[in-house]
Amino acid sequence: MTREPEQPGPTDVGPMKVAIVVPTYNEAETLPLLIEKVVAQDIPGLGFIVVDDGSPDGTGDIADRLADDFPGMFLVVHREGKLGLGTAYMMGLQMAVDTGAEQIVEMDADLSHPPEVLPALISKLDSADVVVASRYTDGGGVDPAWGWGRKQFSHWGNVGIRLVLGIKVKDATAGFKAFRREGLETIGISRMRLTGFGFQAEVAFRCQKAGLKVVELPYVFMERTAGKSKMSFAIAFEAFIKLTWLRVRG
Ligand SMILES: Nc1nc2c(ncn2[C@@H]2O[C@H](COP(=O)(O)OP(=O)(O)O)[C@@H](O)[C@H]2O)c(=O)[nH]1
Ligand SMILES: [Mg+2]
Repeated sequence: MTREPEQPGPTDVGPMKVAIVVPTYNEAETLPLLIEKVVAQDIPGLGFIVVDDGSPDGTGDIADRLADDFPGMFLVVHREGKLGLGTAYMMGLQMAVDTGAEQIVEMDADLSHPPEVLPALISKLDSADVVVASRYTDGGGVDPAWGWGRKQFSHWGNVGIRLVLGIKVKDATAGFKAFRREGLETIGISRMRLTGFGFQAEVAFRCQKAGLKVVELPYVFMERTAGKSKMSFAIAFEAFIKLTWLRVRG
């Protein structure tokens, strides 16, 4: 991926030991809350990489303001338009690798991924290459406010994707994960082919194929309380077809 000349580079921040990669599209309400809650976890060597796709609601400007409030802790990437969740993650994770961060976490901006889980997620990396914050392992779950249909869609979508790709990890579509930098280097994050919703499943598939040690940590996924989801049935269906192709082609 080409980086615009005015984009930040790895030398623009202090040494990040733990990099939190956050893709954003119209998350003006929740991004400041997320950052505040993550900072409150007192994680040594913490830094953020925010990849914003020109959010019409001004999330990009908010990220720049947060970068001023927390000097040396932020890399903010401004892309011109909505280029998709997968490429945003790919770019942010690759930048995290390039900064030399030891532990790299991906999480959404909408507070569905509770920041309180971070210390345990990161410390589990002492004995694993990848830690998946998991809705579908014992003790995990989804927001009790979810209706029956939404639960079924998420559950069976996950079961289907696990079957298609032969993924052992119970939460195959998880977007809340921590990696040791070497793990991301092994799979080569910028080589992922599914750049939409299927991105997370491809990452899970490639981690397993590369023989990385992947463990799960249960958590309860909370529904966003502000902003809108960018997910749809059409996006999920397209991902399913592409994942089937991925399994066939390897
Ligand atoms: N940069 C970028 N971020 C995105 C894009 N689509 C979604 N996101 C972000 O990715 C995260 C997950 O998206 P969300 O809509 O909450 O997906 P859901 O949780 O599956 O409903 C959030 O932080 C979004 O702001 C995109 O096209 N570009
Ligand atoms: Mg969400």
